[in-house]
Amino acid sequence: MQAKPAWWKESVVYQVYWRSFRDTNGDGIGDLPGVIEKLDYIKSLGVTMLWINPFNESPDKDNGYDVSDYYTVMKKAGRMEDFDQLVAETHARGMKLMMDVVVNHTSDRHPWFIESSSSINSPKRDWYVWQDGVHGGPPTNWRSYFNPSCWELDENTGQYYMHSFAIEQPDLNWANKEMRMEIYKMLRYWLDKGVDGLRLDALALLAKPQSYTDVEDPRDIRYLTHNPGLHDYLQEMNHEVFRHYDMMTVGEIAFATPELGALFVDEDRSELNTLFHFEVADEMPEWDMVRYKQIQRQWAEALEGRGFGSQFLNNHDHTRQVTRYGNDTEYREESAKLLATMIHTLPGIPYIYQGEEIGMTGVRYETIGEYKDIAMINKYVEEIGKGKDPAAVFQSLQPLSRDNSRTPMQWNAGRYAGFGSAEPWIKLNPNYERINVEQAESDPNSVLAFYRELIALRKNNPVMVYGDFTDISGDDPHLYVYVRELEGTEWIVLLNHGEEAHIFTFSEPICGSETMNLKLVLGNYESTSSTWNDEDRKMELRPYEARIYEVVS
Ligand code: TEU
Ligand code: CA
Repeated sequence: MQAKPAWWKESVVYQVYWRSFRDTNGDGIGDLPGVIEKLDYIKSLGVTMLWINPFNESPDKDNGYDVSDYYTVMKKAGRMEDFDQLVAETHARGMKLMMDVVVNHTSDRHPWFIESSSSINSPKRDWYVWQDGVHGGPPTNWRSYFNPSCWELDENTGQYYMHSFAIEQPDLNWANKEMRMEIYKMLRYWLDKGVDGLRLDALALLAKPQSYTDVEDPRDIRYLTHNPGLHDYLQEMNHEVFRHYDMMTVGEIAFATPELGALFVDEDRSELNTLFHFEVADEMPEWDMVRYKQIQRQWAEALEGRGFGSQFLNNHDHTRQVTRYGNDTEYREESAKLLATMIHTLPGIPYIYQGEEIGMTGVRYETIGEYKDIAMINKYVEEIGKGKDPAAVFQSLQPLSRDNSRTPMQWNAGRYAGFGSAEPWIKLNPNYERINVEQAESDPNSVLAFYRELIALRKNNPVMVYGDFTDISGDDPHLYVYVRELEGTEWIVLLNHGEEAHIFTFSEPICGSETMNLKLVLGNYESTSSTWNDEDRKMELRPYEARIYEVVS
């Protein structure tokens, strides 16, 4: 069954990690005026929506994901006038703006938490998750994402508070209705300012486990997620906020299986429009074609006729896709284009993370001191604390450090890569002299030029958005071949995720005719014949080759 048309399903989203995008005032930190300055560039890609990472006032222990005032713009990012201008100028260019909201937790410097922790009898005590300790220790053996325990003792009141992430990020208590209403009010405030979309952080964690008891294996933190009550909160949020706006919502849903995921985006359930699941980015450390295809098949099946998904391979939390899932040396350009082709032709909304469109790569700093990522640093301290060899721990944490994707955007080969006039808050990737926007603009075959073509295709070809999806490559470990079909238009996407050539054999004629006539829509190698007709129905794909064909009768 074909999905009902909606503008948000046709989106192509560009994620702007503003602090690493462009610094306009020379303090070494990107800012909202920097995003405004680059709006024409973003528009030139053809994307329809920007996702801006959190910019509310924050002590910045977790780069803005620890909010201390939901109603202000953090000084590093700029002023409220800059935000208003960003909304206006984004809209003036025909694009939409998605804000990233963090409602599972606040900063420990948020006035709500300061009040909550001031006394057991505080009227806001119940806005956070407080528990008594057990036998002189924490209430349970649960972990947090960033620490060995999710509990922190508050000396003042003698109880522990829960933090699913850093100690400085206490979890809000979603069982408290007054608190929830305050959050909905805050969401309406930003939507009334003209925000068109919300990316909702860490949503799977809102509802807490029903009983505070130890788990058998604390390392498997799934117990923090998908607890009873979660869907009631989302339906309430939809009722109080989302349904009153022409907007798009995307939930960050950790540990979503296709079955669980469908519950969030089922159009009959009035919760979210779409979601991010992490079966790839969090749970597939290296490229695994067979596994990836299985994930895509299962999600396509679970969401069919019910809801709409997303496609991404990296964001500000994950190593850059060309480094992690492609080949960032010999086949950097080919594999960057191949991964892009895949993300833009599989069912779901494609997300582009800044710099991906020029094939930016991950980074290897030399010392732990050069890294800023709290997740990595805490893990380093934890492992060393167990007596492990610091050099070995360091090396093991480098490949997946979140800083891999947080290095400054590479605009040109000049000083600081054109990021700003001062030394950036986080070290540049030294390859900026070679890989940068200016260089890509001058090369008609650049990764950047390819992204523009791919995004433009989507505007004119609804088959990419609404087409049915059929994988015809089974469990082939290198080749991914699938068909998208919409009202008589049939596309075949062929991808060779391998460093050698591989041959694909079509098992049956497509379109019922004995000889298949295919017309090339787009390919990532220069010399590809634009038509194809082969009685043997065999096609050879070069290393990291990607082709999109239209079936012509
Ligand atoms: O990430 C939350 C998250 O649940 C993780 O699955 C994430 O993929 C993990 O950090 C990968 O290492 C969100 C934000 O995207 C992240 O930047 C924040 O640190 C976190 O929430 C806390 O707000
Ligand atoms: Ca700045």
